Amino acid sequence: MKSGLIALAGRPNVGKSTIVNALCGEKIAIVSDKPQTTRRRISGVWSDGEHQLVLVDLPGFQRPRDAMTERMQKTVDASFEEIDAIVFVVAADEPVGGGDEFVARRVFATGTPVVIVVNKTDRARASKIAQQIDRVAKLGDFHALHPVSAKSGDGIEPLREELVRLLPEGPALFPPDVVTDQTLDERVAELLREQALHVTRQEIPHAVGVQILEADERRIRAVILVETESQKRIVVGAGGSVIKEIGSKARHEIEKLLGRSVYLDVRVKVREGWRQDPEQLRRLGI
Ligand SMILES: Nc1nc2c(ncn2[C@@H]2O[C@H](COP(=O)(O)OP(=O)(O)OP(=O)(O)O)[C@@H](O)[C@H]2O)c(=O)[nH]1
Ligand SMILES: [Mg+2]
Repeated sequence: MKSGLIALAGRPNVGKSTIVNALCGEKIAIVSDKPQTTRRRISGVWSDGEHQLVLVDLPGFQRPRDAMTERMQKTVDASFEEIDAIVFVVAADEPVGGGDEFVARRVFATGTPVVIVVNKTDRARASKIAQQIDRVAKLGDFHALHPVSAKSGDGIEPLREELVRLLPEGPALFPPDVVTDQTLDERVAELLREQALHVTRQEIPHAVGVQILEADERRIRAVILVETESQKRIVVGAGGSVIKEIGSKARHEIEKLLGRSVYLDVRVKVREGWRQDPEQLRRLGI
């Protein structure tokens, strides 16, 4: 048996979570075009009986701005301690900049093999991708470089084979039927937050936290936390239209995950400064 931990590193929004989902063949981590989508360390597990990849999805590298982003960066740093390889993700359709160089300095300093992934190849022409590969190849002494499109699945299989080859000998870290380290409640909360991110814009995505209050076979009671009354008005919407849309889209995703129909009861609550409150952050697993 070969098994190991592989961490995903990169700027926010480059597609780390989408890559984890593509490698696992299942939706493990939520995805959105808003920054800070991933707030905590989440593992996706892929096994084939002889090999087990534990893909550690992490928040994007960013300068901490409040207690929440500070904790997110601490999680990223701590996660580089005991891993077997790093997947360093760069977007094919954006210039390589200071943000990528900052991540590069950190990942190449770990001494673990670094596999560079140039993601979103579906968004760039072949000549642009070739240029990008030349540029990212200068970022450090990498083990391998893979252009992929996590969205279409292009290049995912060769990437998985590459990562499997990097695994050390060792017993499986998770039972063969386990796909993630998250509890069902945590996954449900994330699916609800994902829809809150999709449906709202500007400062709202940053301010949203989701807590599951109660969940049984048929009914899930959840609360969406925001920081101000005006954010609450936006998330609720005129006549409750926005919260209704978030709820019904999330219910659809949650039913897919659970394989049964559920009644989803979502309220919006103002909890001033929750992103600065260590107790509240701990409750949300951040
Ligand atoms: N066209 C295209 N879009 C992609 C691809 N991979 C990811 N995306 C999109 O890029 C956006 C960001 O994807 P995520 O997987 O959430 O990015 P992330 O790096 O995990 O972001 P954070 O968690 O915020 O750090 C989403 O809108 C994805 O749908 C890809 O291969 N092609
Ligand atoms: Mg993510």
